[in-house]
Order: sequence, then structure tokens, then C-alpha cells
Amino acid sequence: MEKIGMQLPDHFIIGAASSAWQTEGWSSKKDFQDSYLDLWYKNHREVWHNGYGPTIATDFYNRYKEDIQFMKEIGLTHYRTSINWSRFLIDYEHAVVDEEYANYIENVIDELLKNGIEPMICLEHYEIPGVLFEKYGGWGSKHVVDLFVKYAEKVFERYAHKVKWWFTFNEPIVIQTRVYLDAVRWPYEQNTKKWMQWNFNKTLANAKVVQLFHQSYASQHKESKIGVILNPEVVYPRSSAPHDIEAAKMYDLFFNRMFLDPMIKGEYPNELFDLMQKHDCSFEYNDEELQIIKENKVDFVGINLYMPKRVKARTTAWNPNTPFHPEFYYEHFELPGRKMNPYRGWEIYPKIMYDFAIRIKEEYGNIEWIVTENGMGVENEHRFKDKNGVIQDDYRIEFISEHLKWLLRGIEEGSNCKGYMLWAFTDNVSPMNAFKNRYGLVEIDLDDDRNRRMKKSAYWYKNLIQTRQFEANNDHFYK
Ligand code: BGP
Repeated sequence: MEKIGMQLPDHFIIGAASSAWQTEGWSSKKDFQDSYLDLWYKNHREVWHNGYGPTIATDFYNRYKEDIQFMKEIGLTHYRTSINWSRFLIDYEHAVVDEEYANYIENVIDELLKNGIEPMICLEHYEIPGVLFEKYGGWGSKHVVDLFVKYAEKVFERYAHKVKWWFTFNEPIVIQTRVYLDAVRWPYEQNTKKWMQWNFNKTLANAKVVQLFHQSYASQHKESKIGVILNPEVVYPRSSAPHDIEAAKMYDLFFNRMFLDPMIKGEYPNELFDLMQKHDCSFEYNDEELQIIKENKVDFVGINLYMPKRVKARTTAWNPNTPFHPEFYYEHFELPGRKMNPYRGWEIYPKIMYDFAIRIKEEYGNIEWIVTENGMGVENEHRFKDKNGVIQDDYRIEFISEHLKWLLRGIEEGSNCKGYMLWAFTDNVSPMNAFKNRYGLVEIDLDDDRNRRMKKSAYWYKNLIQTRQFEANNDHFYK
């Protein structure tokens, strides 16, 4: 296909992402410091691909210096990861810091800065302490909300002067959707009310941490800001018929606006309150909490965008004896002829970048945002190695180019997007899929002591960062 040359805007960030639990491994973790993910792995290891999980992960805990040299070689200016709440403290009730882990975090931050890489730090990438999950029901508890704020305070006390980019949560909707709505993850309990309460409590926790940051740290560190990483899906109705459009609207309300609206605009959509009442699944809240949410909006947002969501109006009757699920209002729709990533089972549709960019501009006050994740997981990647052992991941280069192309078009039209972070910097552990689908610019060779090797995409990324130019398909979608 004919190619067009693309140019990155000035100061546009090109970075890469990962998280603590997906990379660090359990070195020096104390026995009681399990996170929710660790508990899941311990309790139901059979569902984790080939038995791999968070135990060793990529061993970043011991190999971060080596990895940061790869970041430097690629020319990354920004690296996103998380701090593992369950490991940062030895007493969650009183927020007593684990000095050993805190020291490690400090060393990672210093090593990044020394090598010219800005750390972007998230406070929770599913790493809620397991004991808080078991004792209080995790994010279903308002007490846990307050413990999270205490933890955040300890983190800010130590690192607020070094880190400019902060995030409260990564994808706050995910765990409870898998556990309490769909019951496909441990401990597999369908409970829509719990789903709602987790949604609300995380939104409240976000607001309280934003408040703390703004009141106590922002004035001393003028360049710092705090946001949240959300994973809204760009929803497309099957057709322009009103019933399909309504189905898409309902999906958007329950899964996207559930977090976008209160965190960016400070208010939940009114329709959501009506629907919760109608289906008897309201979260517990009071006016004071709504006021905290209203007054403490994020400074910017990170958006994880991987695939489109397509829905249609229900074609089969909803079983009235099952608990309420938003699917009451829609069914999934598979677009005939869609392009797929067969390993992950996700549709590839790069125009989501443009469509989301325009939406955030028009509906969310054109708030500053960055793409905090986008990427392509591929199984058995070693089959693409050339004679020098370098994975020739041209599919990933094309995936990134096409998504960036559409994102740049959104920026040209005024969307306030400041950067793009690839998921992921190295291959790492996914929930359940473990090392099955590889996402990294840098390969982790499990058969060779987790040896690291740059893939073709890492060289391409390096060139992108140096030249700030790339080529993309001149397809008919692009003007
Ligand atoms: C996002 C998560 C990441 C990462 C990524 C890839 O939802 O924030 O942690 O896991 O998805 O998805 P998966 O690992 O399930 O293939």
C-alpha cells in the first residue's frame, strides 16, 4: 500500500508502560504482602497460562538497572509503572512503610532520572493488598478508601519532589467487572451491587487522593500533576437505527461515563442514578462524598485504548431471573470482516484513536490527556526471529503506526493529547494469560534466564523518537 509521511507534533511524548505486579516479581516480598493478584494466583493457579504468574514476572526488582539501560538505548523519555501498595507498607491500617521496598522504589526513580527518563507513577494497578480484600471486601469498603489515602500520603511524602506525573488508578473498572459483574475471575462472585460499590468507592478514593495532592503537594511542586488512567471503550452501534444507538448509549453510560464523568466533570450522569434505582443496584453514598468528587477533579487523564466495542440492541429476551447486568440493554456485535488480533481476540480498528480524541475534545472540555496504553499482544513470537535472533515484529510496527496516524489527526483537529505510551516496554505478565501474548519492545526470553533482547519494533521506536517521523498507510480512511 502507498505510504504517507507523518510528523509528530513538537513536545509530543513517546513513551512506554508497564506496572509493578506485572514486572517486579516477589523478591524480598514479605509473606503477608500478597496483593489481590497474588492471592488469585495462589488460589487458582490452573487458569494462569503455563503456570507463570507474578512470582518472578520479569524480575524487574533485580534487573531494573539493565532494563533502564534498554530504555536509554531506545531513547524513551517517559516510563510509566506503578508502586505496589501491598508491598509498600508493612501495616496497612497505620501506613507503616516497608523501608526495603520503598528504598527500591527510590532507586528505580533515581536511576530513571539519572538516565533522562521521566517516571510516571500510578498508585494502584490492581495491587490492592490481599488482606484488605479478604478482611473488608476490598474496594467495597469505605474504610479501604481511607487506607488508600493514607498510603498515597506516604508515597507523596517520599517521592513528590522527584515525580511530576502521578496517577491514582489504572483502569479502575476492570477488577470488579471481571469478578462481580461477569464472574470470570477469582473469586468468581456475581454481585452487581458490589460492582457498583467498587465503582463508586474508587471514584471517591480518586477524588480524596487528588484533594490530598492538590492541598499538600501541588503548590510545592508546580510542574507536578495528578490524573487517572481510564479504559473507556469507543462504542459503535451496529447500525444507525435508534434501537442500536440506544444500546451503544447504555453501554457507554455503564462502562465509560461511570468514570469519565465524575472524574473529569465532577458529576455522575443523572441517568445513571435513575437506572441504578430501577435495577436496585445503587451504590451507597452521601452528599458530602458527592461534593468531594465534585470539587476534586483530575488535572489530566491517561487513556488506555486497544480495540473498539461494537454493540447492537438485544435480539434475544433477557432472562428476568438473572441478576441485573448492563447487558440487559445490549448484545455484543461482531462486525463481519473485521480485522482481528487473533491471539488476544481483540478487533484492530485504529480509528478509535481519532474518535476518542474528538470525543474528549467535545464532551470533556478538551482536558489534557495522553494515551497511556496501546499495543499488540502476540503469541509464540519467537517464530518471528531472524537469523540473529531478533524478533521481526512488523505487525507491531504497523499497529503502532496506524494508531498514531489516527491520533495525530485528532490532534490536528484540536484534541489536547500530549503523548503516546506503548504497552509495553518489555514483555510481561498478563492476568491469566501470563507470558502467552507478548507486548514488549524488548523480548523476555523465558528459556534463557529471562534474557532481554530488543525486537525490530524497539529499533523502529528508537528511530521514531530520534527523527520524530514515521510512515503509515495512505488508506482511503485518511484524508
Ligand atoms: C490493560 C492493563 C495492562 C495490560 C494490558 C494488556 O488493560 O492495564 O495491565 O495487562 O491491558 O492486556 P492483557 O494483559 O490482558 O493482554
